[in-house]
Amino acid sequence: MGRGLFITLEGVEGSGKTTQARLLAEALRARGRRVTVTREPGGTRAGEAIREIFLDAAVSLNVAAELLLVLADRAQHVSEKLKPALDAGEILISDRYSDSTTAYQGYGRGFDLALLGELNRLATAGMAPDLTIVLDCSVETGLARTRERAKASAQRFDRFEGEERAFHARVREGFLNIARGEPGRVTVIDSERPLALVSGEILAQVEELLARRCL
Ligand code: Z5A
Repeated sequence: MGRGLFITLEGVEGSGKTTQARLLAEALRARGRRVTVTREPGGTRAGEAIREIFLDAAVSLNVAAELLLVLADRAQHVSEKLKPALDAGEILISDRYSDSTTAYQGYGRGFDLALLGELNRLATAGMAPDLTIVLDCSVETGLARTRERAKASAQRFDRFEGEERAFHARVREGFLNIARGEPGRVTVIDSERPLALVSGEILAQVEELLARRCL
């Protein structure tokens, strides 16, 4: 079977990736498409175990350890889940992928971007998304949304939610820089707007790409 379509959703915390991944999958399934939704870190048994350590605010990780953990998660995710789904011709939606490493560990933590590019290539085995949607909102909006959600569900704070505002601002700028550098792959969508408007724009982008690829 031919290759499917690989879509990633990226953006700062609270920008709406998880919600939009679900809405996009529902809309595509309603049109008869086979869709897998997954996330990073996570998405495999090994990945979910890595996620526990990676997000635990009580676990101290230096920059290199943090980077290598998320890359280990990605390498397993690509071979165990992403590649098989794409080889089976599915539409694969991943809530975060390699651009998150560039934005968080590169722009956020200051890791060398060229070296990160090499390491990402190793972890992804060269597998790049066909379409990346960066959901863009202000740091304040994103954090307010996740705090509201945490209050409602008594969720604990993760390691990233405790970071200072400047860190999240660098991450946001990182995503916007990635989009400026790769306009053919990456589209920025303003996610400060109501959910239905945002999901409509994402679906339109995906349908346009499916038509262009004759899928
Ligand atoms: N990380 C990394 O450092 N390096 C890497 O390579 C990778 C990840 C892959 C994963 O945390 C952390 O790992 C992440 C980066 C780091 N940490 N940070 N920051 P996660 O998966 O637990 O969290 P997240 O990816 O940041 O997602 P999130 O906090 O769950 O946010 P979201 O998925 O973007 O948003 P949401 O859950 O869809 O929505 C949040 C709330 O806002 C929810 O109540 C929604 O109903 C509401 N919402 C969403 N959209 C709207 C609109 N348009 N209007 C109003 N309300 C909305």
